[in-house]
Amino acid sequence: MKEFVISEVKAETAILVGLITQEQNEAKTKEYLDELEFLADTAGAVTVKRFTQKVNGPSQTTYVGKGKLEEIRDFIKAEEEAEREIGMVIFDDELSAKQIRNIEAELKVKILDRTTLILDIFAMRAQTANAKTQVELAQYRYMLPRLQRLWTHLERQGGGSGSGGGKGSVGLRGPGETQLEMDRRIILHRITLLKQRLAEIDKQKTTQRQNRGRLIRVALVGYTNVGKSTLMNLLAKSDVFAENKLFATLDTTVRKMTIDNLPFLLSDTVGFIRKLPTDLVDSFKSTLDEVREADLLLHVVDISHPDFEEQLQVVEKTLADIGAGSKPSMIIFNKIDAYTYVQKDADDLTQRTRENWTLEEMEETWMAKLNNDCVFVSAKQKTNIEQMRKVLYQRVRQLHVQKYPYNDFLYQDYE
Ligand SMILES: Nc1nc2c(ncn2[C@@H]2O[C@H](COP(=O)(O)OP(=O)(O)OP(=O)(O)O)[C@@H](O)[C@H]2O)c(=O)[nH]1
Ligand SMILES: [Mg+2]
Repeated sequence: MKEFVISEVKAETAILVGLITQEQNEAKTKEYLDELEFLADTAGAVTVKRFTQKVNGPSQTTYVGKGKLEEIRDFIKAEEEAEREIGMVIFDDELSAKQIRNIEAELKVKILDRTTLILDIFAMRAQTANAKTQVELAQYRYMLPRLQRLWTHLERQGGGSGSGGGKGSVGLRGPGETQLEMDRRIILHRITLLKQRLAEIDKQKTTQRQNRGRLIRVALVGYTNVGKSTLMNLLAKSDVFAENKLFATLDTTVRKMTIDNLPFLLSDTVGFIRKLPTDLVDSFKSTLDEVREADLLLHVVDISHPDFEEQLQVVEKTLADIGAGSKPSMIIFNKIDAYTYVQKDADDLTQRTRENWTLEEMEETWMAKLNNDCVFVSAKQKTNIEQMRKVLYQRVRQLHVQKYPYNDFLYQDYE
């Protein structure tokens, strides 16, 4: 079971591997690998080289083609000869047990995929018992089918009696198989235990939430590293950990805050990412309940990121997946201070594209698209924060009056 344990990534070197396909062109693959490199960096690994390959789809046996795999192997060998050891090879998509096994046999270094890397970072970041339990459950869930496939694979090889034969693993029914079967049982048992523990935590959290009384609940959501925690700190005067790494926040923080004399609850929670492992989403149920039960979502977007439109879509899709897609929401475009665009020469008459838009044009476009239901701020430079507070006040007030029509005596107008 050793090779399946999510390994701790220290300051090691990494090679990244991604595919260029019909659905994912060269530019997209570059963006994905940029993000993968950021993930690797967050986990403490330094990327030294990238390999990409144009294919119709991933190879079922080795993800990349045979030739490409040899190219990677030769590179690793050359590096080793120059006394620069490669710590790991990270693949941008989820790998099957079979792929991991074949690739490992060829490259003879640690193999990770995007999912194991994300799980590794989550394990590193988890602080509370709740987060730790959720991450561990996600890791075992990810491990289990990979273990199972390895096991059935061995069984079939030994038996030679076709698929699903099951019984005929003569000569292979040795300690190897027993070990795997035992590992499988241990993991299953552990999963049951973790689920029980989470159910217990879940009950406590539900009670906690019920005790919060009749306050409107607002949740900050968004892609990872967009500035949710920074905004939370600014608005609720809290001191949530924020840094320029991915998944700085795993645990939900809830603060009671007031704008003028209107009280409500603001929560900061885990960020989303492309290709977020489904096991993780399932395991993080109790953390995501905060989002599911919110009355209003503040969707924070990093407008300075070259892929912010795709990030926005990924978040909306993830929200829909967890059953929070139709909630009242509002978009906060953050990091306007870091927004950049490509200026065109006066004599350049080619069509202007999105890269050439000024911040004002970007704002106008999105205001029109979202029916003015958005604000543009910089949490870092504290730009437009007062305007954001005003809009927030109006939205929360409106929701409160809707939800508790007889309880409107608490506040006057903001002005
Ligand atoms: N330039 C600029 N940077 C910002 C702004 N707001 C936040 N940041 C930086 O962006 C990085 C991420 O901020 P966080 O608040 O940790 O982001 P988050 O969305 O909570 O991220 P996770 O919890 O990791 O998902 C930090 O380095 C912040 O200093 C802003 O308005 N402008
Ligand atoms: Mg955060």
